Amino acid sequence: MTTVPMTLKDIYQLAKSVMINNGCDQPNAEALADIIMRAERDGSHSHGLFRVAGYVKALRSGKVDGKAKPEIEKITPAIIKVHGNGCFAPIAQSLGLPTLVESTKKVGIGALSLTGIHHFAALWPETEYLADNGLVGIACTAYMPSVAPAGSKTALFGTNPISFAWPRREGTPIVYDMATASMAMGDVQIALRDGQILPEGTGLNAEGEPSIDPAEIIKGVLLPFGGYKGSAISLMVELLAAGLTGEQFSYEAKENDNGDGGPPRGGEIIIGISPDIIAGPKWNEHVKNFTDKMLAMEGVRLPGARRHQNRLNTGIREIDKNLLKTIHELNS
Ligand code: NDP
Ligand code: PYC
Repeated sequence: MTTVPMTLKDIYQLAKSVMINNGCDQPNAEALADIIMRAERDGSHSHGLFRVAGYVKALRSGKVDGKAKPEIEKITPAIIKVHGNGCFAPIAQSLGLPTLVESTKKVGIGALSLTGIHHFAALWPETEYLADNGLVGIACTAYMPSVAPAGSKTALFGTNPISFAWPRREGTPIVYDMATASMAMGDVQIALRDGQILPEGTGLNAEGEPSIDPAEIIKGVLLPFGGYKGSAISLMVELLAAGLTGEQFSYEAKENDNGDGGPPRGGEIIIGISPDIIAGPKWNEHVKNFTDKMLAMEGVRLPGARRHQNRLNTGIREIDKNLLKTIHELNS
């Protein structure tokens, strides 16, 4: 793979410029560029610049409104709704998250329901925001069908990510963020681009036979991670992201999508929980004893540690040359 060196500032500026040139206003472009830059900074490569073409497709087809103004509504002291009004998710999240933090700190638990949004990014930025404010965070969103529920060979679930973050007073938060599929579709697409094969158990081809070929799996289906257990978690994600928000399940998102290749309309649920209120002030010491024990075990690290380590490097990022060429072509 041939790469081109870029600074984080240049990545942000390029992403912002592409969004402005494709119909976004300043606030929408900046919210999206920030998420894209942070993904590249932390090494979340399948959800940074790689997603720009999809964002642009959704703007050019008119599916997403690059000038959308999300609206916030407080339903109860603990329940907040943000109506995205057809925006990409980041601007809706940045409107709702500060109120979620405020409510959760008062009530002990809170939920932010985002509707009318188009989510195409990683979820750790939203849960990490909660952890950075001393709260536990959980976030889920659905997508379009590409994963067969356990027992089936037909896609019904999206790759349905779930992210969880736990605050730590003495360091970076514990954060996991993962597709409930054996692999995120973005990583399958990158494997195809880079000529790699995939691990056994990743998916099935169009005939429903096991396959390790990314091209075949894209035409067929992904499997949930961990068999019926991952399938149950993926089901939970559909229920939380669609059943609970009232937004579209993955299958409905596909039925109503215009097929432009960009993210469909959907929902996201973000839950905040206060350990100060529930466990009391000694929770951090208690949890630290546990994580110290865990980290003393050979071969163990905490989820999120790789990204936080990457983040310490504020220097150059190497970006795939062909990807960059595509993005520059879209920037006019
Ligand atoms: P990965 O399998 O790469 O990682 C999942 C989690 O496991 C990460 O939090 C990672 O932490 C952690 N982890 C990995 N290795 C270890 C280890 N050895 N010990 C402890 N923890 C570990 O994620 P996926 O490929 O499943 O998902 C990639 C991204 O795709 C996610 O950000 C997800 O939000 C996004 N996605 C978005 C969708 C959407 O609809 N918007 C749909 C599907 C996926 P670390 O980062 O520190 O390595
Ligand atoms: O990588 O599976 C994925 C994905 C779907 C939507 C955004 N990312």
